[in-house]
Amino acid sequence: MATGQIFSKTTQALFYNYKQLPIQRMLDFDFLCGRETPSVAGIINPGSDGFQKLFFGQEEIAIPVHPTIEAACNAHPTADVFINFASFRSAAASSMSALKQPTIRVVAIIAEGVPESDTKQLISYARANNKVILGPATVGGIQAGAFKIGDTAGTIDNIIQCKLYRPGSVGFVSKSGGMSNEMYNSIAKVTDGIYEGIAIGGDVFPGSTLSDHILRFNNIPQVKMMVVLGELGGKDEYSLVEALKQGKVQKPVVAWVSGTCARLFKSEVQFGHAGAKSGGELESAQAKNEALRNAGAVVPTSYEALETVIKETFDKLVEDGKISPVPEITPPPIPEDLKTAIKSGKVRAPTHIISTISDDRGEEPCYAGVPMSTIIERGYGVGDVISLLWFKRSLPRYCTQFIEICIMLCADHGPCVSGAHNAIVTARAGKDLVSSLVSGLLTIGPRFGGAIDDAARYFKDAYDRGLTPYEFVEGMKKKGIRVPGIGHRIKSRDNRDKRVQLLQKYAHAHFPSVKYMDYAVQVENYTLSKANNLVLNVDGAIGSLFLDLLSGSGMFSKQEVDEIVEIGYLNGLFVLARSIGLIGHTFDQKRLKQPLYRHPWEDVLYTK
Ligand code: Q5B
Repeated sequence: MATGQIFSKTTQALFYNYKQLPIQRMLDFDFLCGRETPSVAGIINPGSDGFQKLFFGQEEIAIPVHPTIEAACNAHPTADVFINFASFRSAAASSMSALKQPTIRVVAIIAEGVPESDTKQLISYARANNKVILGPATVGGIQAGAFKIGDTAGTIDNIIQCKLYRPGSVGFVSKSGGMSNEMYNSIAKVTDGIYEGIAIGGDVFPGSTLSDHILRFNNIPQVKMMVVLGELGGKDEYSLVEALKQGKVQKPVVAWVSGTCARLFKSEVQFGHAGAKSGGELESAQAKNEALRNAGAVVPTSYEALETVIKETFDKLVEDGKISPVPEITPPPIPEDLKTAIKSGKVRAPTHIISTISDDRGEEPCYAGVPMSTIIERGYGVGDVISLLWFKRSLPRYCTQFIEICIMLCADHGPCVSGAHNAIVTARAGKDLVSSLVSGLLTIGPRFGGAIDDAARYFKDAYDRGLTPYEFVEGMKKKGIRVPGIGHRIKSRDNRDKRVQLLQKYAHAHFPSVKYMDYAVQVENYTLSKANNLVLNVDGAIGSLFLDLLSGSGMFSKQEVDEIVEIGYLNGLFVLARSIGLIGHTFDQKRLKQPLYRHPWEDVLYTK
């Protein structure tokens, strides 16, 4: 591997599997470093494409999403780092396909638990093709002030504290990603900071080794000293020992192999990483520390003394004039996410919607505060659900049953009414369920089914003002308004609407008062004296009876009744009910495989 720098301030990556947080952290780091281009050129989200919106400083940017690695590489030929956030199951296959892309130079594999045999194949392919693998089981790496992989170095606060927004003089390599965050902090305290930091990952077979990176750092002029954090288990540190012995490393190396405490345990102990277990004396932390010390590395006597020896080594380089500490710069502030700022109580933001009828944020959805399980346990019906969601209260059983009766009676009235006809024609034109339903619903209005609200308004007003049926009907006639709730195309004095009779019967039996309905019947008696078909229709019956329900149930204040009538809740009953029938008609036409409807010429009067 050797050679030098693997990242720069213009390096761009392809990110495999969409993970919002690490990508946003990369972009925040870019902004902090004053990069001109985002370090993530594209996202590969198998099977999907489009764009993902993310922040680049204060601006939102759209990062392209590609369905395959090949498509992403073709679209972004200059993006040469592949950051693989695939699961351990698919990490090997996706990494191999990335390595095979001519444009990809570095592959970082984040997943832990990639099968060792797969990793070996990846390593051998990478070596043969001069490519670099970081990981598996790595957090990645960072070139201070230039490029960072995923979650490396943690939060923006940590990155600022560790001065990673600008390059220092120290090359750092460790096995552990978690410990590298710790070390970035220590190194920033006692030196001018990190130039490049790499976590090779804790697997038994890392894609690149500690010594690979030390030899690389040795070739980077800006790196003046190196810090290595190894751990017990494996023999990787011995290749560094060899390199030191052979004089291949000319810059000071401070090293520590952690895991010296393993000797305190009677039996062999597996530490956090797959590779972190001592397989024998040679692989112990003590033996490796000793070998590194003997080879010329600066090795402290304990981990606690590591920071001190790093400082001493750095100070010596400064004294010798080999390092001129970098001038401090103030990075630009990263705008805080609204969600985070709200959570910490720093800002408040107005909401854009108020909702009072339902809430799905808790363990179970609630309708007007009543949990779903209560609705089921208490055997509530659709009338109860309507009373909760429309009227925000539990109405007595006789009321909810009345609502259910309205729904059942208005569910359908044959194929010839306006709504059903439209739904049928639409379904036969090959349209889908929702289109057919909606085309039927759109016919509901002042003449067809949608006269309930107006019936309630006019009957209430007339009754409350004490108008006689004669005064009311003639007053309406003068204004040129047909009495809503009166009249029907096929029903008449001698062919009464059964639905109206059933509703009246129920109300007589259960409602404490039916004063509005009685008034509507008096109006009907008057209109019937004018024409046979001017009967109280189903809209008029529901409108007047709902007034009785609202005012007689004791569940609504006068003001609330006025508001319900004014807003117009009651056409909702017909819309809801008739949807059932319209859906039925749509299914019926589709089931019958009915062809496109064309109205016959004979049924049209063509005239000039
Ligand atoms: N005249 C329903 O009219 C209909 C009058 C009236 C005073 C009236 C008509 C009307 C009010 C709206 C209403 C709901 C259009 C109906 C429903 C659901 C349905 C449907 C289904 C289902 C019928 C003849 C003469 C004229 C008119 C006068 C008519 N209505 N006067 N007040 N309300 N009603 N809609 O039969 O002197 O000759 O000029 O608008 O409540 O939609 O099954 O089909 O479940 O699906 O077409 O039940 O009544 O009568 O227009 O020829 O009028 O009566 O002024 O007088 P028609 P027209 P004049 S339930």
